[in-house]
Amino acid sequence: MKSTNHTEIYPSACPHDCPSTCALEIEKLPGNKIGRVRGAADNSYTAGVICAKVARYAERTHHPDRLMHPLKRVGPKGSGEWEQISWDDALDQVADEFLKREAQYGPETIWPYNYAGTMGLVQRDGIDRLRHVKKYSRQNSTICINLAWAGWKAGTGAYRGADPTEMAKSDVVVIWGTNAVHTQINVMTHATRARKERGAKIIVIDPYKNATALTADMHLMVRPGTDGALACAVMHVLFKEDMADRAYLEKYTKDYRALEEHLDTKTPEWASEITGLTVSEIIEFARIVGKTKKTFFRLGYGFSRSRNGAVNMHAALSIAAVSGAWQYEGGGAFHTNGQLYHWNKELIEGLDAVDTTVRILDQSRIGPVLTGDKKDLGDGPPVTAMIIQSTNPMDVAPDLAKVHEGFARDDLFVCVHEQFMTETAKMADIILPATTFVEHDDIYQGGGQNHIMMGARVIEPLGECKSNHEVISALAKRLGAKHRGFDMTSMEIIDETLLKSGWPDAKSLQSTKWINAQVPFEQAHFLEGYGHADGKFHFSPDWSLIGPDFSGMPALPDHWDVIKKADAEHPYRLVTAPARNFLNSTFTATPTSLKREKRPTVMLHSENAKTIGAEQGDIVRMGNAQGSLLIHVELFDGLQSGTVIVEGIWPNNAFIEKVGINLLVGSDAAKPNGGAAFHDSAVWIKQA
Ligand SMILES: Nc1nc2c(c(=O)[nH]1)N[C@H]1C(S)=C(S)[C@@H](COP(=O)(O)OP(=O)(O)OC[C@H]3O[C@@H](n4cnc5c(=O)[nH]c(N)nc54)[C@H](O)[C@@H]3O)O[C@H]1N2
Ligand SMILES: Nc1nc2c(c(=O)[nH]1)N[C@H]1C(S)=C(S)[C@@H](COP(=O)(O)OP(=O)(O)OC[C@H]3O[C@@H](n4cnc5c(=O)[nH]c(N)nc54)[C@H](O)[C@@H]3O)O[C@H]1N2
Ligand code: SF4
Ligand SMILES: [Mo]
Repeated sequence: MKSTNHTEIYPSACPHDCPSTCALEIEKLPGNKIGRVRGAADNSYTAGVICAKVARYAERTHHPDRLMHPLKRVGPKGSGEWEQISWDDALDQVADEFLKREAQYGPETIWPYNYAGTMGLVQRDGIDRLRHVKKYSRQNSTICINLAWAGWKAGTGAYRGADPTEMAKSDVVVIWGTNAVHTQINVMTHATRARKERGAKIIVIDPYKNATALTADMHLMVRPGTDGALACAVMHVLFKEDMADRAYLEKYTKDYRALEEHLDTKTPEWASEITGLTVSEIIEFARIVGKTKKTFFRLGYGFSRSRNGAVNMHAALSIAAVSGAWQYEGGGAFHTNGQLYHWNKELIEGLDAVDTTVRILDQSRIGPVLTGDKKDLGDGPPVTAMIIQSTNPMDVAPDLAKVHEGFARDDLFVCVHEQFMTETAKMADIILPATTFVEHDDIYQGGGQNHIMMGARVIEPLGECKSNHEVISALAKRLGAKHRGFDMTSMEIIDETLLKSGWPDAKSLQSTKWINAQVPFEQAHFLEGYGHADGKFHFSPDWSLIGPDFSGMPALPDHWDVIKKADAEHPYRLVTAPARNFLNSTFTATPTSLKREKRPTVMLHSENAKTIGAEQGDIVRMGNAQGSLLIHVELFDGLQSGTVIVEGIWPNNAFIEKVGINLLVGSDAAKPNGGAAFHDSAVWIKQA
């Protein structure tokens, strides 16, 4: 803690599901309040910069609509009629319902449903300890990372990469399929340093001229789901024009000769047809990448959210191995540091209690699961009870019609632990009020950077709010679930987890604020070998090692033609990109965010608008086989004709007919290991 005149400053970390995981400094004001939130200037990745929505976090923590007390539903489901009850009553009732249903159907009928509303390891993942001890249904958490991580692992065999601060030492930074200005502002801090200090070029690959593309020296405006074709053509040029690093390929990669032969027909002309880019754009990009060894590929999540997303990630990643960029500081590629931290999560997640015979439900398939799809339920019982923490599926899951139908089931008992009255909370039987990150203890790890960070409690919990760990432990007692983790405080769990994972203890971390967990350059750049058993980069991945559903996946980088293509009936390809002032479904209740985002719109090329007969501000109807919705038009020529963008996961209620954009997004599980194709839908649009 640092003290200035009247305020105290506490170090912390941003808990939100954002690759930046910023190191924060939080003002504590008199009266158990927080004030300004700033980025820590002395953290090498945060470098004093955070996004506007978290800088005004006081607006969220002290929002008048924060849930403050346990509530019990007294009217019909979704009616909004609640009665305030005590914590003991609320927890007793949840436990009674769970035990009753367990007795009737067995424990798999209970589905603890969680995601990453907080990224703190203890508060986010402690629910798994209850799940495993009780043998409740397990969960494949597919909604975000599966496709991207599959593609990355297929190539490198590990979840790490070049240090992202090295972008500042690059001559070219390729920002591929991530709208960093919206979703992880710190990428821009380091990329623009390279431009200022060494005249580096920033190249953005994205279907629309988003806020990041506006800052770029070159923008490749691809059609959604076609990055595999672009990557192949780039590698084709590298081989043909002698810009492939054959010494590197020989030493560090597997199957490069097969790749070279395979790429023979993957010409810029071929890719131009598929991507909608011009042949000269593709060749120019390839030559820049081929001649600039210090090219840093910052590969995002966005371009993996298509049915061929894993293949596209692997294809883009393969470029750095063909050019040999990995050998240079400021060169190589980065997507995530998921594996850097060698956590021992036994205590947090109750891994000592896992029973691998218990069924696994797919998080993204919550609609089909709750409406009783036999394929999803397997041999197990229907889901008749849930506890939901840190996610808002009524807004964010795909195939919303089914999700809404499922939550409306009268025989489904739902407990939602939340900070706000989200649309999921509105469908609950019991609502429990949750602390925000400044009101509880946790530790965090950078996904898009390389620090472990402490985020200790700054203020006392507001109202009657309790942390996820407290709720899970209190429920465990009532459910007869035994595990030592339920008898420990969050800080005790943090301390033991740090030590068992080979890091300094909680007290030390509190004093140093963070640990830089980066591995040495040679390891980060895979110069001591890649993560696969043979130590090589794999151009021909064994997809079966990554997920069970690998049949039909291409053997080498390619354009894998399994996306929802435009056709006569559905002429437009829809991308549901992130809004700057929201973070998924979070911040959709804070006044400044709402004022800035205004309302849901479909960004439409003026040529397409003319065909439809729509003008700026008109309401159009947009739909596909899953349903249709009304939405306002925003004319925007920064995209290819035929691509349309809807920014932001707005709550259903913000839409004219009260169903959100994911009504149009499919919940079919993408290969090889599940995942929702949020940016891969074909739609029709007509006058309303
Ligand atoms: N159309 C479209 N849909 C998408 C996406 C897209 O790009 N387009 N992206 C997808 C992706 S990548 C993701 S990750 C999902 C995310 O979607 P969600 O899982 O809904 O993610 P968040 O909005 O980050 O967090 C959910 C909730 O967690 C709550 N929360 C935060 N901290 C805590 C806590 O400590 N305890 C408890 N109990 N609750 C807490 C917040 O109040 C918030 O309501 O959305 C997916 N849906
Ligand atoms: N402000 C804000 N920040 C966020 C979030 C948010 O909703 N709002 N969400 C958070 C979460 S949970 C996550 S996982 C991260 C995700 O952050 P990102 O890695 O940025 O991924 P996305 O948000 O899915 O999409 C980013 C970009 O991908 C583009 N894109 C879509 N399809 C394609 C394609 O086929 N090819 C290419 N090249 N580009 C494509 C979209 O147009 C969009 O500009 O951001 C986090 N940060
Ligand atoms: S940029 Fe991301 S990690 Fe940083 S403060 Fe904003 S939401 Fe949090
Ligand atoms: Mo995500």
